Amino acid sequence: MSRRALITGITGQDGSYLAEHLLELGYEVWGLVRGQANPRLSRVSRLVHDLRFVEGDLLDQSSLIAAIDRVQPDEVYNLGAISYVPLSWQQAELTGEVTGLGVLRVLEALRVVSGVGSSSSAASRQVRFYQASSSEMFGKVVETPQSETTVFHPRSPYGVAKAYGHFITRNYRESFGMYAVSGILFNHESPRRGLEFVTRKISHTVAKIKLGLANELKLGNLDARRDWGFAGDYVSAMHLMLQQEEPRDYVVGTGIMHSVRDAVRIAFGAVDLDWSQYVVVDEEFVRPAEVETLCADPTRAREDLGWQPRLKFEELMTMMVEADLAHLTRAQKYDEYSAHFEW
Ligand code: NDP
Ligand code: GDR
Repeated sequence: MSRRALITGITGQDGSYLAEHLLELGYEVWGLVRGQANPRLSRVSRLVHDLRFVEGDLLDQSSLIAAIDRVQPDEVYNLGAISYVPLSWQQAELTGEVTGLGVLRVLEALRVVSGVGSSSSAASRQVRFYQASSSEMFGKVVETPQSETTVFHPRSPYGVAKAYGHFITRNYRESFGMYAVSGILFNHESPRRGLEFVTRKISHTVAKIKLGLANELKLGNLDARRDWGFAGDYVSAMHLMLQQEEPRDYVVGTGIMHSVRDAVRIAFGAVDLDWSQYVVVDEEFVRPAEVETLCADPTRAREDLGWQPRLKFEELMTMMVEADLAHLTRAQKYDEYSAHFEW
């Protein structure tokens, strides 16, 4: 019988890559979706015949209990979150509820449904749980590179909420003997990245400029440095973390940093344009408290999981620009074509 996985956040960037990966491995894959007509389901539309969906919301404990009871998963991947850092200052309480307490609600649902911690050991069933922790928990870094033992100093309500999710996952592992682990993932990107995140904002705007649809790119801090990798590479690490003998937390990243300025230079270079002619620094995109640098030490993931990133940052940015160019060109052709008809 095939193994069954439940993914929260299936409509997000990582949810779509993870679903593809697990389907390829022969899993029966279920996605938790909120709302009856979630507009972001289009992100997984090409998989719609292979996936199964169950309704639920990280804000609603009873919906999570019902979802886990219905699916009876072997593995649960909790990717759902408010994940855009600037939004977390505007909606700090909601971010705490979804990104922080949402983790507790999924763990509680698992505990209740699988009978973990109950006096009857026969009722207890081991479900493996993955929590999407984040390098944003390191925030104001105390050492470089950051490993599983580096102290946290989060710099946004999002980072603080993720730190709660991280520690409650560890606490359920220690309290109830659950196989519950956190992947501390550094930034990972792709053509499916949301348009608000800096790499995709850059690739999409560069493509628009190249096609004459925009004439400038407004950004915040060009000196911020991140350890950026390809999302398609990172989802296999999530799966591997749930296949180990002992549950452990892992840092996942490339170990190489680039600045936002580097990302801009590579993206404009990919379409033979000079970035300095188009980039404008706008205070609107500068954060109340910035995370200046992040760089992973992925030694444990390499040694225990045999995990390695494949795509280099230059290749990633170029791929994203090319994907946006192709997408916008298709949309332009469709507009020209449909202009010939009266609807
Ligand atoms: P996205 O922002 O693309 O996706 C977020 C997902 O969360 C969406 O599917 C969204 O669903 C869902 N969601 C939001 N609110 C709720 C809710 N109340 N109940 C249920 N689901 C909800 O994130 P990514 O795919 O980029 O990231 C996946 C996870 O990994 C997130 O937890 C993120 O914080 C974390 N992470 C991401 C990194 C990255 O670089 N991408 C790095 C480290 C951690 P809906 O369609 O309903 O809005
Ligand atoms: P981040 O990603 O906050 O690291 O969180 P984001 O791409 O938003 O920012 C990266 C860095 O770029 C700087 N920056 C800008 N960022 C945005 N979005 N827009 C701009 O115009 C801009 N100009 C400069 C930022 O200040 C920042 O330093 C992502 C999310 O996916 C989180 O959910 C995840 O946990 C972390 O990565 C790891």
